[in-house]
Amino acid sequence: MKKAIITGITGQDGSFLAEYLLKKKYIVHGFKRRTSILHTSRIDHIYNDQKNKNRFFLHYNDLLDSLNLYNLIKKINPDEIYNLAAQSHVAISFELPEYTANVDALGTLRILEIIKNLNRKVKFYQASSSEMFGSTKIKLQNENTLLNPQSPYACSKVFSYHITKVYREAFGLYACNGILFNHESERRGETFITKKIVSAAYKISKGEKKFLEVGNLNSKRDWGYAPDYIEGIWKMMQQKNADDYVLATGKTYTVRDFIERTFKQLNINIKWIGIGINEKGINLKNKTVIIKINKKYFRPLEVNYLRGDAKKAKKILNWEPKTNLNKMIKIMLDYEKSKEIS
Ligand code: NDP
Ligand code: GDR
Repeated sequence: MKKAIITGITGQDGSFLAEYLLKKKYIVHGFKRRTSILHTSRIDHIYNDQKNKNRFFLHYNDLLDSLNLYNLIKKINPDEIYNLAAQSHVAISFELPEYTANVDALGTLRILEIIKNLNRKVKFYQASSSEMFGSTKIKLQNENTLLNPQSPYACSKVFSYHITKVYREAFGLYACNGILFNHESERRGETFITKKIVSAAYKISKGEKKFLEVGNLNSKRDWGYAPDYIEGIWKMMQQKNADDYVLATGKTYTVRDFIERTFKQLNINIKWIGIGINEKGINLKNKTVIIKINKKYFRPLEVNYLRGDAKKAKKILNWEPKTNLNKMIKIMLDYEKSKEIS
């Protein structure tokens, strides 16, 4: 049985990856932070499943704590480490730049140093991001596109991306970067735009909320469905040689499109009036304002356009996304409905 460590086990991707690896008969060790209230809702069903009793273990860790990282990696002696832990919110990284860099940049270096010193056979996956492309004029971004980060988060991820390559090339580690474009799901954190829209739209449709407040309606993202991307991550770790791969859908939509599509699935059509921060979305049926703009949701610097080219992953990993945007929105809306029933 292969042993894997997942940092960031309590996050969206950590929870899906844990399920995926357990299905593949791995022993999974998840690293979670100590918090004052329980925050394991995404993995409780895995932990409580008796089937996983001897194959799923949780350990306290923070990527800031090198000694604890060293001790855990030494004790577990894994075959694979998936580094998913990060302060992953781009807007918040402007408020917490030093912390973000410490976790998202130096955290990666800490793990790589431990692998280098303990056991160079341990495979390493780094959760790199399309945010690294930042402000770009390239229509479809791939593994060769220039990196031009626009936030402390993206700068930190660029450091991790490069240091992963450096350790691969300098010390022969199997260390790879998955450059993942936005991927969402019913488990997405509440403050990311897709989850925020879906959850608010559902409440508005039920009369439980009056309006949704957002920032930039016009930025474009390449949104995929997280479970599809997990398979790509695992495949990157099963190759003969480590390499870097983009995972993306190749399609891009504005935040405005995402809002319209979500409300449409709830039989609400929107008419936009006004411009800039005075723009509003009106429910065509009852003429009430359901979308407002609030400048607090704008970022000091924005990434306006992202659209990925995952040809390399298709060719070498035989990976392709399976879920289109409307289907993903439906899954996310169905989850909101099911929450209400349960
Ligand atoms: P989440 O924000 O859902 O999860 C992040 C995880 O990291 C959580 O488990 C969080 O713990 C943990 N974490 C945060 N800070 C620390 C720390 N100091 N020490 C240890 N653990 C920490 O992110 P996703 O699951 O969406 O993303 C997974 C990774 O992939 C992240 O690195 C993200 O930056 C990257 N990524 C994500 C993309 C996406 O679209 N989802 C696209 C490209 C890259 P806690 O629950 O305690 O907060
Ligand atoms: P992103 O995701 O920054 O792309 O990072 P997010 O969902 O936060 O923003 C996407 C776009 O929507 C615009 N936006 C808003 N965003 C939020 N969060 N809240 C709002 O109210 C709002 N209004 C408009 C943003 O300005 C942006 O243009 C995600 C994270 O998962 C990263 O960790 C990951 O690396 C990248 O995706 C790829």
